[in-house]
Amino acid sequence: MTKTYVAVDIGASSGRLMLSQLKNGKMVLTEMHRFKNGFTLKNGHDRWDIDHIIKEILLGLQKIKRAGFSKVSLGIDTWAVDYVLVGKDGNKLDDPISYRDKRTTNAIKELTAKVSKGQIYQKTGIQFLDFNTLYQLFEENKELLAQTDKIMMIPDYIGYVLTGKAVLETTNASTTQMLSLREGLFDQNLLQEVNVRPDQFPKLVDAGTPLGKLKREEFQSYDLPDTDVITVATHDTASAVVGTPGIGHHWAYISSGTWSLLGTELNVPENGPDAYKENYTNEWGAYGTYRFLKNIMGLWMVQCVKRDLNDKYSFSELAQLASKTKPFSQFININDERFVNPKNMIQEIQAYCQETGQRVPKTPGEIAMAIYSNLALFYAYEIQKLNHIIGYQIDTLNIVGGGSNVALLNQLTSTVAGIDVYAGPSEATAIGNLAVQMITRSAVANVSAARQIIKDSFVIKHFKPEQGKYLGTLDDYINFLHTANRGGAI
Ligand code: LFR
Repeated sequence: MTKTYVAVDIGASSGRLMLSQLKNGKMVLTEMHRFKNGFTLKNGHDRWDIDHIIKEILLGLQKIKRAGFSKVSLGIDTWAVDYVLVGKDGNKLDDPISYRDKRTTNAIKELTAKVSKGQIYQKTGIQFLDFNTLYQLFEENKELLAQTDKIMMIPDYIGYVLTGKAVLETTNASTTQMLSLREGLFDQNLLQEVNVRPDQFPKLVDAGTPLGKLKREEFQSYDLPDTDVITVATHDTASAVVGTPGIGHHWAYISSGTWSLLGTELNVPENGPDAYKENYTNEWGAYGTYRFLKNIMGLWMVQCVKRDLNDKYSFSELAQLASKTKPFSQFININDERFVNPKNMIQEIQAYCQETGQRVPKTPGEIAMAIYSNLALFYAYEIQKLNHIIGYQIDTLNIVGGGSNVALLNQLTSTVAGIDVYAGPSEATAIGNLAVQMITRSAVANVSAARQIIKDSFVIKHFKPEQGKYLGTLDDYINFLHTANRGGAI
């Protein structure tokens, strides 16, 4: 019987259940269920509604059963760094707080007064983002932490609710900034700094480990398939990289969704002085690889603009409007912290342009174009830095994820970076999740075989640099960033 695989892929703004089967050496993908996600203010903090997410997953699985699939394999991936505190009775103590909550604003400064930044980077190789689990735990309610039996990362917690089995998967665990890069275990000293004991975490497992069966008896109000859960690369970005069919030997990727994660796959971590200076991270990838990358603000900015316009325009309409305006009409350091969670993104962008003495974008098209132009420039600048740190030239860029559908952004990126861009698949995260399941079930031999299947199964569009266009723009942008306080990336 043809095996059926389901990817539960949940991002900050939406979740989906994608079903796949291998047919004639190709991956066939069908979206079975999609739902909105987001955080809301509750008990003083921006929190995820984790019970709602789990309910939507069960509804999706019910649809799958009713569509005639009675036995499936399932993997779960979500965004990283956030966690659920679980008490001794096995239940969550509260809803998880979002990484965009403001509680960690000063945490890096406070914690690194005790253990220096250099030491933390040396130990973990992880970039400094003030929302890393390390800083969230540092700011955690001490009473709740004392009552906590297990600290579970979001996808592991979902897996635990579904199966009763608790693990800590390493691609996601690495984003805590608490795993020792060399030893692959939690750094005792960092744990002590945040008052956490090693036994408060479940046991570490690698991507591609069977977890257990869905406890159908506990969810009797749903009509569910017989489901074997596999722990995949549970960090969405790790799944996206597995799902990226790189071209050639020196390829970089952008996993383009709420965030743009720009980097390359390494077999050996790179945590030397240049990587430290540029705040590059060595997140663990599936199968012993490292995701050497940088977080860039990404389509979050467009998502907020869409929301600020009361959802009057779809993403493709915004891109359409943008394409009618002039690119590079203003320079913006899109990684400025002020864009992490502003009250109103449009006003924040306008204020930034006003304060820096630039033309203020007004129409929805101009605002969207300001974001796309500066994303393209930021990407191009980061590729230069990446080349410098790794010591060889990146020659192709694979853009995957929802953002790979924005042809305008792909073309601008290719031209200002002077590099061939391959765009797609847009569902790389779900595809990477499915690929790890297929490898675990021995239906596919390994990651290179999976990537060949992905190349053969999905449309990948090629964008070439437009010669002679926007000459000197990137240099002007870099000069702009280096002028007073504009270069400080988060
Ligand atoms: C992307 C992502 C990034 C991570 C950020 C916060 O969805 O997982 O990799 O830095 O969200 O968790």
